[in-house]
Amino acid sequence: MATSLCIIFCILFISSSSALDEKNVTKNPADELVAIVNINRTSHKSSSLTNNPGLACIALQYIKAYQGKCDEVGGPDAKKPAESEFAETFAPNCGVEVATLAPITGRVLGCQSKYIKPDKVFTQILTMKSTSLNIIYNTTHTEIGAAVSGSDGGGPYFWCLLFSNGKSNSSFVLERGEAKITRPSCFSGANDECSGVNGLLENLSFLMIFVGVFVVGCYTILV
Ligand SMILES: *[C@@H]1O[C@H](CO)[C@@H](O)[C@H](O)[C@H]1NC(C)=O
Ligand SMILES: *[C@@H]1O[C@H](CO)[C@@H](O)[C@H](O)[C@H]1NC(C)=O
Ligand SMILES: *[C@@H]1O[C@H](CO)[C@@H](O)[C@H](O)[C@H]1NC(C)=O
Ligand SMILES: CC(=O)N[C@H]1CO[C@H](CO)[C@@H](O)[C@@H]1O
Repeated sequence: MATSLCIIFCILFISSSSALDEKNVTKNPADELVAIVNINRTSHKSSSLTNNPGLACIALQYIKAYQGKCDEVGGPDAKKPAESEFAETFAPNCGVEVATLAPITGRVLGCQSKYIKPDKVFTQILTMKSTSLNIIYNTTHTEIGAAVSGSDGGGPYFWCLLFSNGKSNSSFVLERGEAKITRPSCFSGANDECSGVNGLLENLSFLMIFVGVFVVGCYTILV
């Protein structure tokens, strides 16, 4: 039993590290999360998704518009941005051409007061509810965008995955082909090294242990 578990973990480890190398992922937790989602999807016979920076920037806007408290994620007080905000606010903020917005076919939002690595985010926060796995494995999706955002000066950390069935080159197109990068938040697909979140982690993680704040929430919506 222990041996077979070890073998499984070795295989997972080797396959995940090689997949990360292949995709030339920069040091960016949002890109790492996308790679993990794709590894998990392909092992469940779903297609690998295109990492779309326009969609990922919108995922970051989604987090900001959510304006929720960490422990409200998934609860009855959880607020959800209005659909109209995608065209009215999120796309303009990102420099995404509104005419190229494609349907959002899935969204998963999770929050934790402490910064944890993307692999743990995937297993411990984003897939805590079985409904989120159904969203993640859904074969309708063709594209993904991931974002992570910490409030000023540290946690809580919000992680968001947005999925779309748009055509990769012609959806969520960025004006002038460039993503508007904002720190310390990170989003995927922009070939952007983003360690702002990790920097905060180093300063704050030990503090968090003493404060003992550890709120976990997971919020999923099917659209
Ligand atoms: C990987 O990324 C680096 C930095 O952006 C770039 O210089 C290099 O050409 C990329 N390699 C591949 C194989 O895409
Ligand atoms: C996949 O997502 C689409 C679009 O959100 C939805 O209509 C469909 O029911 C989902 N399929 C499954 C199996 O959950
Ligand atoms: C989509 O992008 C790929 C790679 O950048 C390119 O080779 C292909 O021609 C593009 N397709 C369309 C329809 O623009
Ligand atoms: C192959 C793989 O990594 N599968 C995992 C996908 O994610 C779920 C939820 O964390 C795991 O239960 C699977 O083992």
